[in-house]
Amino acid sequence: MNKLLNSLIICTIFLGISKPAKAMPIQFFGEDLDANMGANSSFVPNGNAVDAQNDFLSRLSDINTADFESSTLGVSTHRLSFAGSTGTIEGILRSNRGSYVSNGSSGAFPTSGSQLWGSGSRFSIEFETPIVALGFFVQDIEVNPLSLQLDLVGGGTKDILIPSTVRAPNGGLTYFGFIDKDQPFTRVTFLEPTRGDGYGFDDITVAEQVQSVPEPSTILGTFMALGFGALLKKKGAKKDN
Ligand SMILES: [Ca+2]
Ligand SMILES: [Ca+2]
Ligand SMILES: [Ca+2]
Repeated sequence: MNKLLNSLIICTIFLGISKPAKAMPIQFFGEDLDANMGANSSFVPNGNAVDAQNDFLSRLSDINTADFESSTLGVSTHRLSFAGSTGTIEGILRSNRGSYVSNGSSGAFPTSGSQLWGSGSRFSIEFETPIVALGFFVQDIEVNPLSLQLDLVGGGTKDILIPSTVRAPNGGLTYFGFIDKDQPFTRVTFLEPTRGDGYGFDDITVAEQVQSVPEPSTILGTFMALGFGALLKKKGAKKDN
């Protein structure tokens, strides 16, 4: 019996302290660059970009999206509401000159409704809650690929380069998304192109960090600890007899 108890204790301690495996970051990318692929300053409903968006969305249980439809045209700094099925995540968008909500021009176009965020310079979105997934349509990347900079919850920043084809024709459509559950962030900065390229953005989707679910090993450890407790109780009861 003592042997069994000893091995139960060892198992419980081992399982209790074992760390859950790290989730690898995943990226989603698709681009439709010319009229042959369906892009030409207009939305491509069944192209590579939409495929990438569908793949991204299918990996998330709860999503929140800002579509710029209720934003005021021409305003360059404002509150953004990311609407979701279980509530809204608020964000503050800050930009330099040359960024504003528009109907589209110079190869940028909305992917939902009639409005989008147009920008030829740096802008950032600060979130009220830690975010672990971000995805969006971006149109008209022609000369310079776009980079993102994340302000991580644990401190420091992380840069992500979007692997776009450049030079690309006017009016292309791209989707980029990523999920990194181990590196939540509270702000994303869309870094400006070096010179001479403007982009359009629409349907920016985010997912917040959810309460972590206990790993199976931890649950097993808890059950074993409970079993161990029951055994001790039984032993104690026997002594009393
Ligand atoms: Ca253009
Ligand atoms: Ca829109
Ligand atoms: Ca452009």
